[in-house]
Amino acid sequence: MTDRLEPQPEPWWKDAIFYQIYPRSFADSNGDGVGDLGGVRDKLGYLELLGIDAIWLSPIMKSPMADHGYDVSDPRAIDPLFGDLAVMDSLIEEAHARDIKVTMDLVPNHTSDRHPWFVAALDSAPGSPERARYIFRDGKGPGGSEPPNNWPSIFGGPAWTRIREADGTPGQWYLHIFAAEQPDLDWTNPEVSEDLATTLRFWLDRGVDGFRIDVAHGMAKPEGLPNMSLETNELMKNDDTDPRFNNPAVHEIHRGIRKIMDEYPGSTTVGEIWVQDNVRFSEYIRPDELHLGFNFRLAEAEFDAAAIRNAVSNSLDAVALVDGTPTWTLSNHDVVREVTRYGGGTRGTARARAMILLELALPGTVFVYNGAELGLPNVDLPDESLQDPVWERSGHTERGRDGCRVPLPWEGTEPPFAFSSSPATWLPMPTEWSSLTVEEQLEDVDSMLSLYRSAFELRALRPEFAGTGVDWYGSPPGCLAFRRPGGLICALNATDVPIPLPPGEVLMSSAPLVDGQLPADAAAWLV
Ligand code: ISL
Repeated sequence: MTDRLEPQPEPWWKDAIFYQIYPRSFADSNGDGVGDLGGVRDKLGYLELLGIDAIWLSPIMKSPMADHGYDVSDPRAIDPLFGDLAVMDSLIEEAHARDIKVTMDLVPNHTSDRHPWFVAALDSAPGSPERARYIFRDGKGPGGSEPPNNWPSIFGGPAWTRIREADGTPGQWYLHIFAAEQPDLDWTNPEVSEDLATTLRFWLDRGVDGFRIDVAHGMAKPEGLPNMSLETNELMKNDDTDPRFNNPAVHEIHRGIRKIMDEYPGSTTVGEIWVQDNVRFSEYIRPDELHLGFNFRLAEAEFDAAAIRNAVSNSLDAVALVDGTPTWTLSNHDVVREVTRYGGGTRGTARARAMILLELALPGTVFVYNGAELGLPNVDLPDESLQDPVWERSGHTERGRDGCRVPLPWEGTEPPFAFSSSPATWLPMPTEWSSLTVEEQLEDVDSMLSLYRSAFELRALRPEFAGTGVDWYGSPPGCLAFRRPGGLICALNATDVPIPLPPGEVLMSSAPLVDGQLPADAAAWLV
């Protein structure tokens, strides 16, 4: 026996690489043109080869799919489109056998309008306990014909829908910050948090390692539901004065979630937090709240040295306020893919290669969206293929997010590239993707996939990646360079001409050096 305090190992998630799987688009095992959990299980070998630490599954719970799973009608069941509990259990077991953690999306802000609670609310009277789980209000104006306030839905149109009462007369209104099929829950009702606790334990007991929490800055609504300024209501554009989000009572909800997570050592949560102010952002990852919070500044930054440096510094500063772990992400299922954002074509690809090296050089947790490792661009889909509710709700003015959700090309020369045995994939796949398949890229040492694999491996093995924080180096205008405490140096060239590298041995670069210099739109690691 010794009473010496042994140093505790750092939790696994503090420097993990999470791989986000959009299950509809990853791999289809039953030939219906939609990806599923069987497909994920079949591809675990690929994920092991890629070298990721954890997967995050976008929602797989029972859902009428009005928002592709972000409208949950039973949070403790798998949607039949994706499989069943048995396949989920075996996926967890087989992933763990390969040392891959499994995390899943959780949607606590709202349910589906087909959730038994909402169905019961519609069948019950105003003021009933059934209605009290959601945010029902009487309308304003003559006969209550106007919505209770002026809030718009994030997806376009009003955030309120009027229902018909059981006797057929026009009745109360309910709040939905997203689609009308996604009624917001009333988080002041204890039944709501009790049910979430049951859901958390349900999945944690099955071996799930954690959750990505959807709209983690939502849930709590301000007293009296005051009107808002209508100047900014764009999807993914966040304004800290928006009363629909980031209300102080949300923190008590996160404390409740954390208490349950703490019953399961090693489990983790990452919240989707669109909050600009660093102090307000950091509040979400205080020691008794979320383990991690998504910081989207890098995904929002242009390919410009000053903008990138700003995004990095800002994200580091935000978590430093509470001694938290920084997180980095270049894309997800809601934003335009990075190759396209950075200009598309060869240039967009070169820049995306540079940015993944920059991201992986930073201290903290990294989130990679499926297909980024293949350098997939956004796809311009024809109108008739569009499925995102944003397209309909915006009156066909916003095309929505389908362009970044096209299924992954695995092998072969023609769509569906072995994603599915059916050519009728849920979104059409471009024929040009024949050069971007996993099969093609595994063979090619210069491919995006090979770059990801080598970079993941070096990040996991080399001691130079140790330490938190970064020291910025002086660098030519349009460039940036920083050093990790362990000794890794990362340099990025966002100018149009080659630049000299800082002294050191080049560990890897996103493009071949030109006469010993770092070419335009490239990054390098040195030790
Ligand atoms: O910026 C926002 C609010 O401040 C919004 O962008 C919002 O946080 C975001 O749209 C939420 O996205 C998530 O929840 C949606 C779902 O459609 C998205 O796919 C998901 O990532 C509704 O559940």
